[in-house]
Amino acid sequence: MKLTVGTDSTWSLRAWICSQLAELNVDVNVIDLTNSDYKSEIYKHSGAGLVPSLNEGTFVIHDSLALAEFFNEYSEGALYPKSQSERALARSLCSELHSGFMNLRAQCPFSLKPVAPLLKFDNEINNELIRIESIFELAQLPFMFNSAGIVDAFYSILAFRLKIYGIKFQGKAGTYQESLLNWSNLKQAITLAQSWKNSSILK
Ligand SMILES: N[C@@H](CCC(=O)N[C@@H](CS)C(=O)NCC(=O)O)C(=O)O
Repeated sequence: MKLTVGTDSTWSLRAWICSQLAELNVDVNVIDLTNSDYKSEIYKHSGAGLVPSLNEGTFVIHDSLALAEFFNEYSEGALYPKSQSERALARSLCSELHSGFMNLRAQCPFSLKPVAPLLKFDNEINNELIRIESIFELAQLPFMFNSAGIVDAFYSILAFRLKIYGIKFQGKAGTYQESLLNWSNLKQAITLAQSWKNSSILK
């Protein structure tokens, strides 16, 4: 299966981590999103014109949430917790991230290079941080539902983004953030993201 990803694309990283949770070795096709012709390149792999997308061989899936659901099916449920109420919460939290936190996304773009810490928060960012902290406080630890799953895949990239802007939670939320930052899947994803960038520079 071929996973098409983009440089500096957090959605692509989430999809890749989900593929790891499903223990599926995907071939990664990297598109440099800074190239002038990147859009036409993406359209060769996704009708939506966005990354990530997965070519399964007989069909194509686009959008990180749809991909995560596919990886969950492929692995017969490895990405979600076993209890129905926990699955409902997991789905809610992933959907919330997928469609929300717009201010953080806009004002704190993902970066693999050091960035200036965010010292002043406007109200919008502050409200989003309060909400994320309350989500992190729900963690059963070390992961959201004890063992690693889809919520950790989605929120680990956010935990990393917060860290680079100097935002570290205290208490239980901080323990969960640390646990995500120390997660081998996140570390591998960040290393991989760096290599995607390097390979696009060499092209
Ligand atoms: N909701 C989509 C978002 C996908 C998305 O916005 N991808 C960005 C990269 S992170 C992209 O393809 N950007 C290229 C463009 O906007 O032309 C998902 O979860 O897959």
